[in-house]
Amino acid sequence: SYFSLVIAVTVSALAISCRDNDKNTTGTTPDLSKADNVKNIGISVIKTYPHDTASFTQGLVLYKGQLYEGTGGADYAPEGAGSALMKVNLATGKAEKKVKLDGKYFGEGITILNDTVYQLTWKEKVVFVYTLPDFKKVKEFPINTEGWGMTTNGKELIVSDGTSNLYFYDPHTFQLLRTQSVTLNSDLINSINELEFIDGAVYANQWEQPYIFKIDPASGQVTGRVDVTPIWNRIKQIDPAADVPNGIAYDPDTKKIYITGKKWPELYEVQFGN
Ligand code: DDQ
Ligand code: CA
Repeated sequence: SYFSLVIAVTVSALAISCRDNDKNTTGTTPDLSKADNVKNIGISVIKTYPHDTASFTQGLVLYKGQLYEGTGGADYAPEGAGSALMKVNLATGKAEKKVKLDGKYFGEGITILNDTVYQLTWKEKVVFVYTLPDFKKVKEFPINTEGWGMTTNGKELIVSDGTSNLYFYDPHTFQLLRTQSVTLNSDLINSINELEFIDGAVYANQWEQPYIFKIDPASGQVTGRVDVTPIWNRIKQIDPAADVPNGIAYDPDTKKIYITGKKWPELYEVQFGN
């Protein structure tokens, strides 16, 4: 079972507390010194799992007790083992089931709703739709923007495209229902990447930054910020080839949160808020 797999794992105990609010903020990250209504959310590592360093992680999902991962890479931008949709064994980090994408597609974020897997592509403006458990590709939808991150609120698909926008789509027709920009105070937050819907909020990695933002999907306002700098520093020490943090998955049954990064050797069960 899921739990015996979890228990069987050799755990490297690691507890990181990130309450340091004085990090330099560069690039697309706004001045956080004036962000008095944004809560700094702590993060602690509960458990460490292996992650395949050949996986250029673009989407991470926990669905019905199983971990799924979408990876990137294409002929025009080769990365790791390339683009795929995988069902991953959490305990071993190995793919139990895998569909590879054609080399002309760069796979991006994934989400799962009603036993249906949706997978974005970066610049190809197509969304792939597969059924579970067979990973049979049943549909393709066109999309007007780049595809970066994706999650679901149980009704709509929520997509990011590397700008400050979140796009809400109908899962059956892929009709665009609403566009919501993400702001921290009044500043737009750029490079919104991998997404996860947790208890009514959208959590988002910011590309090339050590932050996970907590976003109110109704207003687009950032209400909290998780700084993953200590985890990223640790990963870079273990493996200098490890790329940016990317990948947040939530298991609503166990309430466990998992994070990883592109080509990271590890994946973590984490807890937000302490
Ligand atoms: N994205 O996932 C942030 C959308 C894209 C990451 C791509 C990194 C590879 C860069 C290669 C550039 C060649 C066009
Ligand atoms: Ca996710």
